[in-house]
Amino acid sequence: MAPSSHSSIMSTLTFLLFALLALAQLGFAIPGPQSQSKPRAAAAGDRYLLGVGKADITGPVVEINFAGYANSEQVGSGLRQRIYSRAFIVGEVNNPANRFVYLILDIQSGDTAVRRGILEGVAALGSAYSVYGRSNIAVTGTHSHSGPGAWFNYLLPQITSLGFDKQAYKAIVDGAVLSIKRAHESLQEGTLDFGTTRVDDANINRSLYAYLANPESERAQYGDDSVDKTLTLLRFKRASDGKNIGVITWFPVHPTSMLGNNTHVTGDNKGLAAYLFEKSVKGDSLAADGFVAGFSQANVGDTSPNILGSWCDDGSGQQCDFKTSTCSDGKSQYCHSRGPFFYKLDLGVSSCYDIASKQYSGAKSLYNQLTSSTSSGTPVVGPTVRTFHYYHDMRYYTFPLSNGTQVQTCPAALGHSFAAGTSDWPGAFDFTQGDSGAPNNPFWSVVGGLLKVPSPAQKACQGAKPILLNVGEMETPYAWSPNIVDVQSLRVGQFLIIVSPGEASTMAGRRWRNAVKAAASDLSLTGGAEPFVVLGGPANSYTHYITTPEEYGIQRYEGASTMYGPYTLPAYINLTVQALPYLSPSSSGSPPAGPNPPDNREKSLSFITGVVFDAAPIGQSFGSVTKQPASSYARGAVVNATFTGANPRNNLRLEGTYAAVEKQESGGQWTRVLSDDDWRLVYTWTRTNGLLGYSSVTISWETSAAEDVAGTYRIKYYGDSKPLIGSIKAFEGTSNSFTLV
Ligand SMILES: *[C@@H]1O[C@H](CO)[C@@H](O)[C@H](O)[C@H]1NC(C)=O
Ligand SMILES: *[C@@H]1O[C@H](CO)[C@@H](O)[C@H](O)[C@H]1NC(C)=O
Ligand SMILES: *[C@@H]1O[C@H](CO)[C@@H](O)[C@H](O)[C@H]1NC(C)=O
Ligand SMILES: *[C@@H]1O[C@H](CO)[C@@H](O)[C@H](O)[C@H]1NC(C)=O
Ligand SMILES: CC(=O)N[C@H]1CO[C@H](CO)[C@@H](O)[C@@H]1O
Repeated sequence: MAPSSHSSIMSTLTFLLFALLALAQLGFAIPGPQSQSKPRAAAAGDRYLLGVGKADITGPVVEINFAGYANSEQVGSGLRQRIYSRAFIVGEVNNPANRFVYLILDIQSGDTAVRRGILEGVAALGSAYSVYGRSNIAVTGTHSHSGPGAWFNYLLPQITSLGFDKQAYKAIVDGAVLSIKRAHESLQEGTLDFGTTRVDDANINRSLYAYLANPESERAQYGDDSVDKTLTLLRFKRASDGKNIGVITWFPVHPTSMLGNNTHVTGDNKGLAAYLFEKSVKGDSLAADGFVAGFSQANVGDTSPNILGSWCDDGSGQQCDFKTSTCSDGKSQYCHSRGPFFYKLDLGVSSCYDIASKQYSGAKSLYNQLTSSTSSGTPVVGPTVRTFHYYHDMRYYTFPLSNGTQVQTCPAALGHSFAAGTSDWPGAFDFTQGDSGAPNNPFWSVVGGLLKVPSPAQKACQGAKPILLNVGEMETPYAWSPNIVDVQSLRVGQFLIIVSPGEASTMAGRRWRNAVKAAASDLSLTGGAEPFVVLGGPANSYTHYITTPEEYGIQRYEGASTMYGPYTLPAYINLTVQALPYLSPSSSGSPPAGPNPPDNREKSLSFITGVVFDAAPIGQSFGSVTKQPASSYARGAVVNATFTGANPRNNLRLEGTYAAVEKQESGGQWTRVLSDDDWRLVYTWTRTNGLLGYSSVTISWETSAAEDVAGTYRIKYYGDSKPLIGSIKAFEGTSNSFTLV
């Protein structure tokens, strides 16, 4: 509730908000998602080897900093939704060595350490897995900002998480490997098709001022869309019984629906959309058991799910400055963008559900359309599956622009606006966006300079960027940021996937896709079928942002975070296009592997302490209920039960659960109806006495009149305690039963 002095401002805002929502709803209600691909008689595409798999990657949910916002205060306190690796394998029928694995992880990005771990883990599975490796495994992240960090290869993103945590890293690597194993074991012949649909009101451009620096003629080709509104869906259907085994979708929107003060692990709007899709096809006669829905990220760079725009939370009722995203004090700290349900003050939960639902609904209606017998998508045709991957050093790479002018990329560096953060969550430093002069916080320019002063060549190379963190010239005690990037693309039939190691902005993604499409046509890569290109990422390594040179010139957050200088995007395009011939049906080779990026896994610093011990206060035992639920609740109420707890880092319970709701059947027996997977069941861990090792766990069930049935229920808690001496022991707690009416 707002203090009374703010209530008139609040009611004006609330009124405006409802007006906006009503308009948005009108816009959304008219046509519903429409497919842009022409309905056609179900034409059969070529046969491929297809497999899908999913596995749990939920690392330590407490006492570890979250990845994404680089906010050291955002430390985990529990779990709302487990996070997953989803694996999709596509291979040739006649030459099974030609195949790829597209991984979608509910994490901030792909990463060099994680990728290495996955390659090692897959190799250790044995000779049947020797067809998978560096070239054909793409490790993409959904770009979630709502899960544990501390698994990065490079120093810079380790700073806010206090280093590298082997448990956090291993959870992701092991789950990703298991998802690949499951996908491999499910391989069968089948067909692929794809379609596109428009998803409105799920993303806006959060850096419109920079976007407008792109040529007007180019912007005009996309109408009013300053972000891509197109969702692409690729459907996997097995031949044996005609059942669908999974889908991959690509749609650009930042998973920043869960805000920078959320401390419960979730998959944010992408992980939730996947959950909604997978739930919706359970038991469907057209969907196979084990159906996997992957919601992959696309050209996410300048997108935001906070579709009501950015506002100053300083009592002024003003929007943030268009150019700099600052408020009346000239700083960015009060500038927050607002999701569709921001006023619910529930840490983004409702806004996240809304943005997830819009992606899910768009994908689901497109899927229904592809699945119906009267229309279908575009079949994937041409038997060829090919991939390429190589490493490339971005330090002073010289290459020609399309007009012949020679330009170069630079060692990695971040500009002043990097520190301002974005309106999705402001940074911790007092810099403003679009700042191309001196920062107004001298402390940080001193620290930035102390770290390592940029060489004259680096300064000249970075052009419009005032360098704050000269990360690419810093190797002490080990590399701060990648200078060596992954260049990778995949292809099945006419469907091409650019695997981007950074967050391409809207226009950067369009230029990159267009360039690949044009080159694929020139090379006649896809025979008679028109090439169709998607971009997925951030993948393989986290190289921050990729803006166009024009956007770079503006130096807002995204431009300041474009690490290799103004020509970063043209370089990626050059590096991708020059390797495209390796995707040709006649190609059996691979490009030279390039220089190996550093492996910092064993060198990384860590100031993260492990669990010392757990204890239960006198008169209690682990799992005993310290606060019982009431005897009865109306559907829609929140049911809470509190237990004597222990640290969840003692056991990640991968593929299992910490929390559950059980329902009593007519025969008296209890069946599990909800677990950690479910959005409305929330596990919260609180350390109550650090010295004595006490903690408590509250499990909250946000019941729903629409989704829950009346009946008798109870809450279960599964934990593991660590004694001072001896081994970790599992326990469980059970609440009293209660009725839901
Ligand atoms: C989290 O941040 C949002 C955005 O600033 C704010 O509205 C909300 O009150 C914060 N929640 C808490 C619990 O601090
Ligand atoms: C990419 O740059 C190299 C120089 O490094 C040049 O030889 C090549 O022609 C360029 N390729 C494309 C497709 O632009
Ligand atoms: C080529 O294009 C770049 C970027 O638009 C421009 O700076 C340069 O002057 C152009 N070169 C020529 C020879 O037109
Ligand atoms: C239920 O537990 C949650 C998490 O600890 C807490 O935020 C909420 O206030 C509790 N609700 C009630 C009604 O006790
Ligand atoms: C098409 C679109 O998303 N437009 C939005 C771009 O961002 C500005 C504010 O950042 C919005 O006002 C537009 O609606």
